[in-house]
Amino acid sequence: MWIQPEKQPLVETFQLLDVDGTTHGEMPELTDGEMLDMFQWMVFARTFDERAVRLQRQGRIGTYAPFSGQEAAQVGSAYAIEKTDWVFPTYRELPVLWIHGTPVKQSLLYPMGAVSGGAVTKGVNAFPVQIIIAAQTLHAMGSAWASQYLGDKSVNVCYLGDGATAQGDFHEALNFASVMKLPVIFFIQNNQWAISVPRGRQAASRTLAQKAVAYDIPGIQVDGNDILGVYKVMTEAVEHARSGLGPVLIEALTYRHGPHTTSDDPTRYRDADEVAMWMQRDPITRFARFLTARGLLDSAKEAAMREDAEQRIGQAVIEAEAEAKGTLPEVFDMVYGTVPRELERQRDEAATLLAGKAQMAAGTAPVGSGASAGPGVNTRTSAQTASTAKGE
Ligand SMILES: Cc1ncc(C[n+]2csc(CCOP(=O)(O)OP(=O)(O)O)c2C)c(N)n1
Repeated sequence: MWIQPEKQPLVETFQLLDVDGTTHGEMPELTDGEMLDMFQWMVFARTFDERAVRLQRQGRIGTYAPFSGQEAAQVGSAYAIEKTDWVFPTYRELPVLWIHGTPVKQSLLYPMGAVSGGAVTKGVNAFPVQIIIAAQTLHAMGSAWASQYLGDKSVNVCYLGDGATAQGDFHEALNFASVMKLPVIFFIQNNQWAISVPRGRQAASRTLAQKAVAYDIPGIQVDGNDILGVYKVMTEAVEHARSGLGPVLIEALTYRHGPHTTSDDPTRYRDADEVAMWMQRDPITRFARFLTARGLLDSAKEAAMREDAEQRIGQAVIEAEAEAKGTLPEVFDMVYGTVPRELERQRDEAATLLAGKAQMAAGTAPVGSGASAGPGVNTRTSAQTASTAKGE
């Protein structure tokens, strides 16, 4: 007989903390202090995100990918792993990196264009942020294979977006991880959009969690705006992977409040009602309601947390801006051991462009030179002439 997908959803959404701040179900093992600490991380993350967007608008950092709205998924999952575990982030998981030990300053150096911003922090088990969609699924799977081989008991946590589950890499990683029973957790932050492509146009499957079924691994869909629920499923997933039972797939249902990046305008493709509906489910408000009802939080405490975050982030901005920025030639020099001819040509072209700009700024551009007639176009012409002279 043909296998027919049922008309019912294949997966139910796990939730502990409701929008009104009440809980139902067995609570995870967390002390009051730990829960407050998690909340403080969420506040810190939101404060950073807002500041980073302003920095981009001021031209002080380059393109930035905001994560406001996804704090519960990030803090809840990162809180459940050990420092000995490995994290494979995308560009959107900055809070995960900080909780794992990466300095906040590092996340500013990167969009400031400093080459050191892309470096891995010594002693922190985290890979650099991955821009190539789903590439990190294979890296995490490979690392998990190494963990298994070495018997070091570390779990490898791979973060990815909903759109990434449509990539071939994701399926190859799941297949291999399942066959080899590797200690890897694939944590999907389903924030409903892959830039302007809605979730429903990325995959016809009713859930992303059900993709676990095809690979015969445990999978779960969790309310990604419920920090307690996320923490709980992540803790169980870590236990599963660490005890040698193989990979786990988690789909955290969440929403990005802002644009895909600061270069994007979501009002071109996103309905205002949809945004408003998700704003009602804000993960920070929800957890605040819970903590307030428990007598752990009040508005003064929350304001103090925000102030503390602003102060620490301000300090990180000062330090990052003071740190020597990378030069453009470095960008070309650091990628390959031996720089290929084409990159060499681009590096020379960039150097000529910069020299022209510097001359312009100093008012010393020679009359009739490319640089004197205007930046960009003319300096490029002179670089092209140089290339032609070299016979390239
Ligand atoms: C292989 C590849 N294809 C296309 C892109 C361009 N791109 C950058 S982000 C993005 C959407 C990713 O969406 P999703 O996986 O849902 O993650 P999100 O950004 O929403 O966190 C795309 C297509 C890319 N970086 N890499």
